[in-house]
Amino acid sequence: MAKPQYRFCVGPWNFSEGRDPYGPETRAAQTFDWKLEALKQLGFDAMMFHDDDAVPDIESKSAAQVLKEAKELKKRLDGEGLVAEMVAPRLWFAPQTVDGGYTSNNKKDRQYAIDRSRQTIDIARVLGTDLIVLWLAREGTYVRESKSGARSTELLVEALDAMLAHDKKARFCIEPKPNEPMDHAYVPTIGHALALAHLTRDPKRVGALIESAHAILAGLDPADEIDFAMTFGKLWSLHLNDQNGLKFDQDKPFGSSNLRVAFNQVRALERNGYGKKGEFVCFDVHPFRTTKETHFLKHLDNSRKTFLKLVEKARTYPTKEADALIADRNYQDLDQLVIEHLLGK
Ligand code: XLS
Ligand code: MG
Repeated sequence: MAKPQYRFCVGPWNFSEGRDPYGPETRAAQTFDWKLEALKQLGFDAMMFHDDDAVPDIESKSAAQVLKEAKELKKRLDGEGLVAEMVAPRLWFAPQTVDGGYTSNNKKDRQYAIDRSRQTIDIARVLGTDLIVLWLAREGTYVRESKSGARSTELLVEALDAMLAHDKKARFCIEPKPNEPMDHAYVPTIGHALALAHLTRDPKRVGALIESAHAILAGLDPADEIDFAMTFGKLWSLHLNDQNGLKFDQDKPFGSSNLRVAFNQVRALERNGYGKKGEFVCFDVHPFRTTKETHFLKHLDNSRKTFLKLVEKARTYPTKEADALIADRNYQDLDQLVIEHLLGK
């Protein structure tokens, strides 16, 4: 088995109940305690949170109450030997975020997004993590003429600057996704995320999170996104999953659709030493709608199994043979070498 370089993480939303736009839940909702216990049983190391995963009904609570509940959660996690990997503001649910969070055309609503993000940073501090994840879900448009791309870029920088000023230690991971729920999002790739980081008041504290499915939805190879971000030292978190081409966001188990693409992601992580600075491997996966309650945890366990098997494949890759084929420009046989290595003898 793989050396224990990797630590694993999952979010409470990854125990989803099967609702889709065409039908209701197919599994009963489980409590937070059940999820925490399941995560422990599975041997995962950390949980990732949206602000309202950490403090449910967050909008109905005072700032003091929110922090009190965050402290209770921290105690809970400590007691279970688990850590919080990150906290992310959920800026796509409230009526104030209908037209976007930081890029809304309404000034008051933009302020709501920034205030809620500042509160997320406070929660993260209490939970003992410096990592804030920004999935910029509604920062885009349905009708392109409704916003200016240039102005939206400025507004995103202003929002990041406000967050950077709120806490001198917090680090911000932008999680790009090219579309869904929006027609077009403003930060669709890692290149965009890192370019945006450079316009902020403290680029060193703005990095990226790659989700495999999001890169695939952008028509990109997630392994290249990993290599690119890691060349800049900017991959601070990771959502591994899979996606069968340009469809709705599928969040399939890691390696489910394209084992070779998954293999190349693992190779990129290995090549760049992901995890050595304490970064977690998170699986942002969901059970298939057909999954029975008795199989509720399979997508998590299976994703990790596949990941660890691919780590072995990366570590036993016939490098010498591959290098000789590369030197001879025999990519035909290189292709076959990879296929046979993945198939096993
Ligand atoms: C949705 C995103 C979301 C983030 C955290 O696709 O993956 O769950 O990871 O806000
Ligand atoms: Mg994600």
